Amino acid sequence: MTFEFIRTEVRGRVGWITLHRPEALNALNAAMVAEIAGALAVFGADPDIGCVVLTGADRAFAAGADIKEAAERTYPETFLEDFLASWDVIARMRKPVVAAVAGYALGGGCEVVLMCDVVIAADTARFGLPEVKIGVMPGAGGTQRLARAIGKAKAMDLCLTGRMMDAAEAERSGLVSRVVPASDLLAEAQAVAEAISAKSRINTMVIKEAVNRAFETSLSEGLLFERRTFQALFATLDQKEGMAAFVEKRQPEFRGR
Ligand code: CO8
Repeated sequence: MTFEFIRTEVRGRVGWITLHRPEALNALNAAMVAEIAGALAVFGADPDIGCVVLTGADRAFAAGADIKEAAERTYPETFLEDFLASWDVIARMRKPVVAAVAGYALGGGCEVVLMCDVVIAADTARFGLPEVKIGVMPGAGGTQRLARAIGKAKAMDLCLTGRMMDAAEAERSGLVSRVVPASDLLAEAQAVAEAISAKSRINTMVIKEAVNRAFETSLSEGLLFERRTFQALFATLDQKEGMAAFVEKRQPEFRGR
């Protein structure tokens, strides 16, 4: 895969996507989002990939959507193109996605993080939705996913003031899964992604669907979805293998089916 604004790599069973637009702190222009979508489609279709890591650079994961690209847009254009709707492809990725975040994750960059499943933050990470400072508002899920992730009071604080929160506050708030020293970020992300990839692929994909269901539905509907998908896993070879391996005191050999 050859791209202009991202780099991709396969490490074991993990597909890596590294945002690479250093001159603009990885600001997300339309071409970069399309490239991310393309790489996710390839990794999503590859049976040897169990998990994806999405990362940026030391200074910035991504400092937002590209303000310069958007500055002259008009309302009719944004509406007719359904501007930002294409970003949903990241949230629709069916395999687990680990975000490895160092430096700024602002605006659209923070919204991309909110679309990921596990968030590993370097102690240098800074999160925020500063759109209010430039006369707009979060437009790629920020008001909705941030409120669900960290609650109304914190989400209002961030969206209305545009302030940044550091990695420790982000972890306390529930936006971040783990914080590690910056020097350990990529190794930690790979380790987490490898741990996920070592599991049954069908199982991790179903678990992702079930957890995400919690944000879409009532508790009783979510519990029913969970129970039915749990029951369905008994139709997989990997359930037989996983439980047999436990009983036989050996490591399971999952086949993803
Ligand atoms: N878009 C375009 N270019 C950017 C962006 C961005 N979001 N962020 C940084 N850059 C560019 C700068 O313009 C600068 O370029 P140049 O050297 O050509 O002037 C370069 O990256 C380096 O940035 P700074 O010189 O500003 O670096 P600092 O270390 O001084 O500051 C900050 C870093 C604090 C991150 C600062 O760059 C900043 O505040 N950036 C903007 C953050 C922001 O507001 N993000 C939200 C954007 S809106 C959004 O994401 C979603 C809403 C949808 C709106 C429509 C957009 C498509």
